[in-house]
Amino acid sequence: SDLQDFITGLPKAELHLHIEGTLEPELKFALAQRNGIELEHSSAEEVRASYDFDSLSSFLTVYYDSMRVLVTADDFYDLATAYLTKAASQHVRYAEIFFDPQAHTSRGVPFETVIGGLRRALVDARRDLGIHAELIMCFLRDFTAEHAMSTLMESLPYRDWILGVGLDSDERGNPPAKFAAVFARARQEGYLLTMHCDIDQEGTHEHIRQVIEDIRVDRIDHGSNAFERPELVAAIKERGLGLTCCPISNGWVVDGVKETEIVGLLEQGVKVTLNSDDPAYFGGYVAENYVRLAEVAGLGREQLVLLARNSFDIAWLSGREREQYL
Ligand code: ES4
Ligand code: ZN
Repeated sequence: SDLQDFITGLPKAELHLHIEGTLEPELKFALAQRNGIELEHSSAEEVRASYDFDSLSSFLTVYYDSMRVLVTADDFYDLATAYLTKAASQHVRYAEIFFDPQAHTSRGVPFETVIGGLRRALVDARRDLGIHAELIMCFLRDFTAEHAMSTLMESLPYRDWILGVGLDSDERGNPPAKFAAVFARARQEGYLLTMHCDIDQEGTHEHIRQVIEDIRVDRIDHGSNAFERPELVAAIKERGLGLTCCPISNGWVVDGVKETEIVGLLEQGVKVTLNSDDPAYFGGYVAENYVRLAEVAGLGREQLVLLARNSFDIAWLSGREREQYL
């Protein structure tokens, strides 16, 4: 459609994308075969049909189990190359890519294998596809703060390959404050900071307050529940914090696409962006996320352009490269 073509053609940045969440069933099968790993399903179609998430935990179980097929640096290279090829086809010019080192080191895959394969894919994609991408290391919030701290230390030899740190996985019972010391140390090391905030229940506003006031993040992943609290919206605007929202993902793991919150914040001048989170599991890359929100909220072209502009505005790019896109 015209809308789809318009959205696809817009130059965009993608700022909330878990590389492990881009593992399409076809690649999962190919990697399983290459590594001699047995899968419980017998075809990509069967795998896809089994995806029917109704909560974050039902998604995370499948997400972590699938990672068994990622073993060698080449596996991580192929995973990232497939994502970057798809993103470039949707006119993503710049991507900040989350990776979950603990999901791999905890099953015996070395940190160096993970980051080595990913980094090589980013370097090659910049040369071959003209897409610039960087890495953000996420800690798993359902692991201990000590485990996060030792992962932070393990990352330091690769400091130049990592823009910042994030916090993902199961938010329930794992507030931002649990990781205050880890994030303070990460900032000292020169990392930028972001955290996921999107539980769909009591506690969400307190988590958003903590990331703003106590952790003092540079960005918030999701964060759209701030819409319900004027004082949070005011703090977000005052600090110029961007939000990385993921409408299609929200439709699966929280209560709906959150169009009221996302568009409401956009209209109040918050720097909202649209992103795909885990496209292989939720069934939509970044362009499909723009299309979904445009359809459910009746967005016009002006708002779509603003969303795309915001994505470069809040990206962790140097001044010169940012200006080239704005
Ligand atoms: C995630 Cl949707 C979602 N929520 C929390 N953590 C995650 N890691 C990957 N996808
Ligand atoms: Zn996420």
